[in-house]
Amino acid sequence: MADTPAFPKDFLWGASTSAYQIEGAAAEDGRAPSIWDSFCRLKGRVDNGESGDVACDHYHRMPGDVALMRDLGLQAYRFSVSWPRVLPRGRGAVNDKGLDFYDRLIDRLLEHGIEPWLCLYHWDLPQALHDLGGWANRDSAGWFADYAALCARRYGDRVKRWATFNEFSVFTLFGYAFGWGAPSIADRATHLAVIHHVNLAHGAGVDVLRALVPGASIGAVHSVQPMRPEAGPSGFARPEDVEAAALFDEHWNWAFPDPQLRAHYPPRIAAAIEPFVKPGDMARIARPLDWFGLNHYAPVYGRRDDSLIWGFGFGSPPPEMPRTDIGWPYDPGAFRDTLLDLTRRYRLPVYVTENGFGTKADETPDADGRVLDDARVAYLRDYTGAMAEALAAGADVRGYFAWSLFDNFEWGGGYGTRFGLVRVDYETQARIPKESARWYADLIRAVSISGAGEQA
Ligand code: IFM
Repeated sequence: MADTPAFPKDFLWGASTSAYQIEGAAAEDGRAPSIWDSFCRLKGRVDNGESGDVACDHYHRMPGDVALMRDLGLQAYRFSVSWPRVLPRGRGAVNDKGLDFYDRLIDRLLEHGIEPWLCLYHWDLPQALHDLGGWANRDSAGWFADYAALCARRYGDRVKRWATFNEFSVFTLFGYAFGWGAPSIADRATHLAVIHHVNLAHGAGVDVLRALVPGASIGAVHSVQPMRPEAGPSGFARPEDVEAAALFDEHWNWAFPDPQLRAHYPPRIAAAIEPFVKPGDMARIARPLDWFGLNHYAPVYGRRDDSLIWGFGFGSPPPEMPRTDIGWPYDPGAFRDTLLDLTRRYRLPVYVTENGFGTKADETPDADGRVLDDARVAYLRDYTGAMAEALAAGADVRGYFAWSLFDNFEWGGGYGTRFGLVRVDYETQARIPKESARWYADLIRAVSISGAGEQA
């Protein structure tokens, strides 16, 4: 790493994971099923019929995994609590063994000087609550607040960084509008109810955390990707694709942060959601926050698609757009622009809570036992470079969490897509830091020593 100043010395560097994607131990020590356990059992819904039953076996290997984080020099680690592990029926009786697991994790992180960032919800709603209507039931806001209170009381003495939800729009669109993720529903009224109730749950959760955790720093994690209408080789988009992409944009990017931070729904959604909104709701949702969590990967190209309930769907990027081998556009400039736009739009410090490179390649070690994931190194160099440009241009970015620490269960894609800095051999559960992990460790070291960190 040479000498171009790029990041302030106190810039925070970490990595993210989520409970269902890494923990495994799905039926151990009192954990009950979530909607993802159920979804994985539906025929043909997850590639190769895979599930998070074992995943990275992190539940059993946690101490070694935290030692690995320390070796990489991570300063922060964002994980999620599995709601059905700590409250198997979603509410009521607690599961002490589940609660103990996160106690041990948090203590171990702190022993190694790694700041825990706790996310309450990364998509694994207890199945027992779904059976009561799940997020479509307005009571879900209260269920979530009670779950948040349990975690706040238990972990708030040691955990100060809290996120309510991860990627509101993604789990609600995929689970309740497209039907491609748990709980596999595609229904307009249900989707609208879910959007509003999840927003209410977020607001109620923030209030609980604020009341119960002294010195809490609270945020929410959003997926924000520039939405562009599909345009063919001519470069011109059809009017119907422009219109569809505009509605898709509101659903994907603004249906959650706008109510939470501006106290209103975006214009195309507002009228449709009105029947679910009761007096006082917008004030319940828009509670003061300390930071904005951004998960960013790539621009989305929207197009009209009448086979899907809202009439919008995924289009294709222009042919000249570089793409990764999983087909995602490669556009660091879009990352830089998103950071600047969010700084202006919401005026909150931004933490990049996810960004990373996924590949279908198996990334098997070479004869020397090394995983030479050059494409991921290039991605990280380009995207952290774009983040440095955003900072220089005035974006208020305070930290970056790579997605993901480990290869893990990539939802409907099963184990076929690898996002990890650390390779996981799913046969043996061996962990091998890839070249990208070494590159990232070097960057962290360079910035924290000199406040520089040129993109080598
Ligand atoms: O694996 C997911 C994660 O759970 C949420 N954000 C995107 C990642 C990659 O698809």
